[in-house]
Amino acid sequence: MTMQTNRVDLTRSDLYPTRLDDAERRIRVTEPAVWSRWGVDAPLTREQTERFERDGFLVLEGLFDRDEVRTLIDAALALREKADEIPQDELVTEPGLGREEGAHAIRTIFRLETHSPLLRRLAADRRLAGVAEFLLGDSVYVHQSRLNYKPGFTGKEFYWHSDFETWHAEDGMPNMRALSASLLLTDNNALNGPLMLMPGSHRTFIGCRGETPEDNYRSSLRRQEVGVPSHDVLADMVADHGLDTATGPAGTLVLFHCNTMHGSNGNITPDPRWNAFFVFNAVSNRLVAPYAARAPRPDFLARRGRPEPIRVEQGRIR
Ligand code: 6CS
Ligand code: FE
Repeated sequence: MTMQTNRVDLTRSDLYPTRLDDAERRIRVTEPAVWSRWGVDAPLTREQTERFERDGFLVLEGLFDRDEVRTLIDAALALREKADEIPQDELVTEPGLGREEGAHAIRTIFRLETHSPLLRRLAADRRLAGVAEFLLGDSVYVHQSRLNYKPGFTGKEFYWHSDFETWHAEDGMPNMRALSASLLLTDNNALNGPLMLMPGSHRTFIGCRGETPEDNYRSSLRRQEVGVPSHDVLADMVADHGLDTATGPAGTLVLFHCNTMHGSNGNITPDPRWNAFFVFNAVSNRLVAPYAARAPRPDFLARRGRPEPIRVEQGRIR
């Protein structure tokens, strides 16, 4: 094994070495994507459960009705309107734009639970947290949450990455017992920069080249440069897995495994592409020291300390 200058503890076992200084590494993932056994009382059908295990993502249309979506859009609008009250750090503007340029400059707002009771309620909803508990086979907590407002005309792309690669390297997430739930708040179609995924890519971890710079998150949230595979590796992965998009009308829920390779194109259409995004982690997979960064990222990106399990809520969002 190569010496890692940015490793915190060289003796600690690490299933997924990354931010390497020699070459990229492909590691076969042996952990399951679905940690529960399916039964008739499961919140997903057997076919949906098998699809998540096989593809590393699942698109569920029609789980949220029109009134619920309207209520959530209002919450997202209200949040963006009070953006100037949110600490500078906890908000990302589009590359080249500052928040003084108005609403269309805002790309991401983090820590939804603390800014909006309605979005906190959404995180706990059985259609999100309940499904996450089932798939992860454990109680869950929110590792990270954010609203992505990919504005019309100016919304920029997100380059290919595995979320887990960053959460492992920079946040100290030990295992792949986490997933993202993204609720589409506007229609996402082929044109406005929808999520693109490589089906089945969650079964391979790509250890990436390049040391983690200090305070990497300050630039990586705008444009991720470290922790992304090379063009050669990405081309091989597309040859192996193909590409798919996660599209659907507002109210569609997209679930994806923490290691599924994904990205999205920019949005030059007039139609914004909004989604409310929650990362659920199993309480048994709590964070330790980062595996490949000097210091952990701030709390708004990665909840640290003893996880507080979510109490799942039934019923509609009102
Ligand atoms: O930093 C994060 O947690 C997320 N954002 C980016 C740009 N990459 C990794 C992960 O998806
Ligand atoms: Fe991502």
